[in-house]
Amino acid sequence: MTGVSELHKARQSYQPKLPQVLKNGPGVKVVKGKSREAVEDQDAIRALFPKTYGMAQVHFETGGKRTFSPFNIGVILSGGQAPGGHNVIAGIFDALKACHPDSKLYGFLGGPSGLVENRYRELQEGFISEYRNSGGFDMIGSGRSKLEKREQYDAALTNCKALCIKALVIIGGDDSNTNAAVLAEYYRQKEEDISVIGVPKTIDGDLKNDMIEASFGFDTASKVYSELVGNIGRDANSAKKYWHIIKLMGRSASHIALECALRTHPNYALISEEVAEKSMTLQDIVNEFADIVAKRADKGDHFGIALIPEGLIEFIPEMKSLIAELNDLMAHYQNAVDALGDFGEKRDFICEKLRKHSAVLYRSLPAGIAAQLIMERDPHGNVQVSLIETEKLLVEMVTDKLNALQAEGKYKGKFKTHTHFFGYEGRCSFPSNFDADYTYALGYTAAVLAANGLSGYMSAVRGLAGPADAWIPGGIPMTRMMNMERRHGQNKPVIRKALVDLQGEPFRVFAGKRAEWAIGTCYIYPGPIQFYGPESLSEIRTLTLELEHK
Ligand code: FBP
Repeated sequence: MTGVSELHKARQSYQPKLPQVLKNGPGVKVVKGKSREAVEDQDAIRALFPKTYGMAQVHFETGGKRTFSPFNIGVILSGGQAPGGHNVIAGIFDALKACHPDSKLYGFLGGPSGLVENRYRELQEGFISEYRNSGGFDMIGSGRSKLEKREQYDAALTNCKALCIKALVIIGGDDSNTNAAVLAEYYRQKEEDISVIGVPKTIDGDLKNDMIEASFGFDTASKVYSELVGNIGRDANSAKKYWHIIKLMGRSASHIALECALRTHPNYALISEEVAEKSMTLQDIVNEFADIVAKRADKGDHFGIALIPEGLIEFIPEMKSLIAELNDLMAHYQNAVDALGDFGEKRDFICEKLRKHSAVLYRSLPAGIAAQLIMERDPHGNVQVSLIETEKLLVEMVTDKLNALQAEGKYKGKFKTHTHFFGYEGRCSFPSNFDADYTYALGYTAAVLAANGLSGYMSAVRGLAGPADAWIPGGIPMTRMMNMERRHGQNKPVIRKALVDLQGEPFRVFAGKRAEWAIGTCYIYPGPIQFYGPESLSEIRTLTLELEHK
């Protein structure tokens, strides 16, 4: 690594906090709890996972095995970056070396494809120390290739055997952990002596359940975005002339938008899950937003802050079915559409093939957005939602609505806007103390699970709202988190994604306050993440975690 900042140097020597039970090393007693059924579709999941279904969840207590023979672990990072990934690896490394100094850790490079194609490097202390407590996944790289074919599992096995790897740790989101569960089952069925352990990662915060309290990275990323939203709020309140429309990452769930709203008190924040529940149309959203702009204008406030979740478009029922139709249509006619000249011709061609309601909706969209909806698909044939500029779509449509209200004499004001998209700004930030500690503990726990020969478990650290000392490390069977879902025309076992719970405390608090925040100017300015100083600043948790677990 070339050149490091002062903060980077300081963070390299930060010692992450471990739960009390792990402070004396990996020699702990593994205590079995209840055996666990899947969250739903138990019979189908049991049939698909005969070797790893119904396993007991485990936690650690002091005592137990104190000596270990050397063993090797392989680790991969999968999917989007999330702050703390390097500390998971550091935690695995430290636990592994504490088990036996001759144990080795191999990092497969560039995500799951590195495992299949045998691209790896041995990770040693000198190299790891450069990355401790830093953001990013650049230590070994990540990738979005999927581990889902038998040939891939076999190639991975051959590569692991060649390196005498006894356990694979897969650090990823719900899909990667689903694949980890399938891999664990496959190796158990083949009676191969290799464990597979998952680690819950994603800034989106949607890999959680009654046993996994948070995915790592959510804490840091949402704090970074909250700082930025707060700063913009203060600018808006100073200049008093712009509306800032801010799209926030979160491929599907709106946890980040909700957390940022709770932290900063914007004038308007959409939660996709509520939009779906209320079956809101695009026009309903536009009307609601324009109404707030008009009411603020009535009291002379021609400025504001609005938060839009990245995944919104797919939660608006009419847009969801339009997108589904477009996905099918483009699968058949991509070449024909590409061959047409200007966008007008393309739109006519597509509208002829769409169902009537979808054609009307498609035609009503601003040309830029309509063009984005027929852009190149992802490898699964789906529209790339993150490339659709929802924030600009709303600005255009709200402007039209306000113009119409103005013409009717119902609105007098200015709607000067700036749009923003915050996502990449937070994914590789230095992990907050919480994420630095949590990820180190997750990595350490994963190595302890592996040292005890457990497979098909997700590394879990619970009690996160409390101090790190009192955290409860252990493992949760991944089959417990699964249900059957329709994917690409087939029923598949998958780890259930956690969307925002509209009955949950975080949403309830937000819903109780939003009317006041809409018209008043109640912004909160969270400021930057604090790494040092009073614990009341450096150890704060997300409001989501606090409200869900305190
Ligand atoms: P993961 O689910 O893999 O953690 O990724 C989360 C995320 O940051 C989403 O919020 C976002 O939609 C997506 O990755 C963008 O990924 P990419 O940069 O690969 O397009």
